[in-house]
Amino acid sequence: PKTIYLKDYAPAPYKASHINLVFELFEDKTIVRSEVLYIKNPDGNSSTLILNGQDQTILSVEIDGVAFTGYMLADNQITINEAGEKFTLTITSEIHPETNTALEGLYKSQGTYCTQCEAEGFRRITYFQDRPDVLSIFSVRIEADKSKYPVLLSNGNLVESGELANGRHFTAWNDPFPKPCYLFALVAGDLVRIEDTFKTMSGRNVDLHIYVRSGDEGQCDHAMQSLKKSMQWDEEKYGREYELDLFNIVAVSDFNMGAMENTSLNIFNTKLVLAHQETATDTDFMSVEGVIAHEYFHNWTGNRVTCRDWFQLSLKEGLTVFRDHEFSADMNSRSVQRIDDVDHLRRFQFSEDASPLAHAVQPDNFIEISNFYTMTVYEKGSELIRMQQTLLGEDTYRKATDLYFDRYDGHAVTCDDFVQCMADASGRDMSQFFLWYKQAGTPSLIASSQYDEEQKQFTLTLKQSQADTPGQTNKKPLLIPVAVGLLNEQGIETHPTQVLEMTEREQSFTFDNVKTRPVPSILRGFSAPVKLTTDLSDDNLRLLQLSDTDGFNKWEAGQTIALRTIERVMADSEVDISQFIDDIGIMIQQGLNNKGDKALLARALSLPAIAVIAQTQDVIDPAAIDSARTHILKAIKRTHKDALLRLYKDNLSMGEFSISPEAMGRRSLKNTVLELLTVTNGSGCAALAKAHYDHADNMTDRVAALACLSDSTQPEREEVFTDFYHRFKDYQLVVDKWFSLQAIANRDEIFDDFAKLRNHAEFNIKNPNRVRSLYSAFAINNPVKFHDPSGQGYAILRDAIIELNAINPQIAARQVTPFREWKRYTPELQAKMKDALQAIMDSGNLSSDVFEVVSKSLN
Ligand code: BAL
Ligand code: ZN
Repeated sequence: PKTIYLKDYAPAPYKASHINLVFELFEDKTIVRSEVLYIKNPDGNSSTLILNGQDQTILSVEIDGVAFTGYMLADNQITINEAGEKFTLTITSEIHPETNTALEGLYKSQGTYCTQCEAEGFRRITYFQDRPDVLSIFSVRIEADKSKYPVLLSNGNLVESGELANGRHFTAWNDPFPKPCYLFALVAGDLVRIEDTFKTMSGRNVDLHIYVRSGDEGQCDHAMQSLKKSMQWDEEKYGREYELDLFNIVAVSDFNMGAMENTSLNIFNTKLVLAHQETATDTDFMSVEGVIAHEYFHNWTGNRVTCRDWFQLSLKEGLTVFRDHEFSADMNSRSVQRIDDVDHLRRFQFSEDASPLAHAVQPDNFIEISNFYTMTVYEKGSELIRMQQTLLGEDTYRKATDLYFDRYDGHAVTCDDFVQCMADASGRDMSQFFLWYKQAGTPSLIASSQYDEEQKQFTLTLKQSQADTPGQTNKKPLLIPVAVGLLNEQGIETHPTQVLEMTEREQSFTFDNVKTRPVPSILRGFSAPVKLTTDLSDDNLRLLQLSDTDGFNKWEAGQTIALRTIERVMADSEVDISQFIDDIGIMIQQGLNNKGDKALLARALSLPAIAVIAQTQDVIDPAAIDSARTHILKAIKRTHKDALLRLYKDNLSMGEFSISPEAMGRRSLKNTVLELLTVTNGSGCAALAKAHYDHADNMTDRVAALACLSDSTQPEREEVFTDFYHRFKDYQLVVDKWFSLQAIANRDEIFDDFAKLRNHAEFNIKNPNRVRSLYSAFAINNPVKFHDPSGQGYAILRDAIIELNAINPQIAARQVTPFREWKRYTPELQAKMKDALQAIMDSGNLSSDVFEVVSKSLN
């Protein structure tokens, strides 16, 4: 496979201002005719037209209406040398969506045709310059059997529809805004729709349609409400109005990603559309809201202003993730949102940074772009936008985004262009900041403090460093915004948040008028994506945990104490942890007194996950982490059982179901307490969890009960899992949960159970959601059994990757993720993980997707 470099970027040799596409859909084939007007690009430096195409049979090629044979066809490319200044090229080809299991290009999902063209799927539909800097106006005609496919959709406006011979019909669509081909979409199926409208800020009415399979229409209301809220929010926060008269969302069951922002025809994984209290958890409701917003926000950040090349992916993804995080923070609880987002970043992005697959937010090379839809490009990319907003302030940031949209609407641009708008709007030099885009790896920040009683001065000294990553050494110091406030010994804030701008490797900042030795609250709101180490004592952290005005740092202080306690237990299992257990008792008491936010209390009562703890370890031993963690959880239960039971009962009755932040907070607290109460997995625990399940009126509580029973060997486990399956077997997304909740069982039977699940009639390796529900749940959320010293866990994943490689390369490559950090594990585990990676490498016929991640992981 070939490596592609950012430095080799050259403008497209030809412009393709218009493309006319005709699709004739038949059960055993699809005929695609594309007619494109090519005009030599004055900015280009070649007159060789290169068209990408894959998995299709060419039926005819014409130039200006005359048959043409003067092209070369090799390596999935048509090459036409000295192609001329201006001409119309018409290519007719045959493709096979009905057998397409890669789920890229045009494919069929449970009888519905749909497309996924980002990043390079359009080349599986027709021969074209499949690159995001070629913008075209699309006209599309779709013909299909009317009874099987009554709904025929594409981007833009419906301009014509009608009947054809033999029970067939057609629709014709025109999208007036030029777009790159990765935003092209087509849907043909037997779908029902729910409808609503939105009045835009200039008073235009937009029709909103959500298409689903018949029977699912009762689960679309939350998605529709989320869409309307997103449209409103983007007008208010960014001044962005939707420009077309129609906005369609289609939900399909087989989808590699979560969703796709095709212009005016977003295609979604059902998992991120369907939500009802009976079938979706609070987490699902939040994900639907966040992803509906994300895809909608792409209309401006991605579609109207798009990427010049795929190295700029974070231009649209980092920015759009930041926008959806802020939207969710505004719709729900800002502190909870920030805590959950940072927790996610630490679990998955920090681990990417610590692996051989570490890469910059703007990478400089790739083999397969699909492998770069990563936590770094998305989540770290979002943190980079957040830091720019922090540095500029909200008002100037808004001026800068206005400038960005004004300057680049209808253009394909780079991350550099975006940051230049920040510089131009603020008058700041952002060149040092841009290093965040170029240097890979999580920076570490060490903070130490000094108090001068005589001068009443407090000095905070910060040191930054960024470890070497593949291909990058001797990194330069970054511009790091460090938000800091000071509290006095009574826990009163004496110095409100100020943003210190760190530019050197080591730098000191002095605070004046500090009357007594303060406790600094550092990196408030997680103002930069770094690993922070401080010289704060446990007592200092306890004070912050109790009194900090910053919700994030309040939680963070408790998590730091918890981490320190876990490490002490790992070093000496007999160590005295009574202080920590007493502190938990104080928090439980606060809950009993109904003090504070319940969602925050739930998070404060949760110990860091094994994956988060792993990121703080030099050598990762999941079983040792788990045993220290469980030791502490059992001590909490032993000491506080009665109080926990009271807290559980206090929060049991909910009244009418709601997804308000308060109601979700209450469920979150109740279910966190249930988890603490059932940690010993005895008969009482099983009875309590079963009662919880039996009384549940919503999926959040049911899933909580199943999670608490997952590790159990008590008879209630079987009873509850069986009931759950029969009750929900017609709901694919709930059956996914049934697979996952068994795959995460940390119990000896797991390997036998796993084999049964793999052979279950409902398991389907071609469905990405089902693959994730079994394999990703096991490999990511069952760290102890995945890393079983026998190597059985690794063998399970290895075999799945080899099997998936031939079916769906993108999904296969994703499954490699749990192996990538193999060098950080104990020597015994390392050897077995490496063997598994090598076996995949040696299995032959690897797709470029799997080859890239496995070969880089082994390096
Ligand atoms: N553009 C791929 C799916 C998403 O990030 O929205
Ligand atoms: Zn996106």
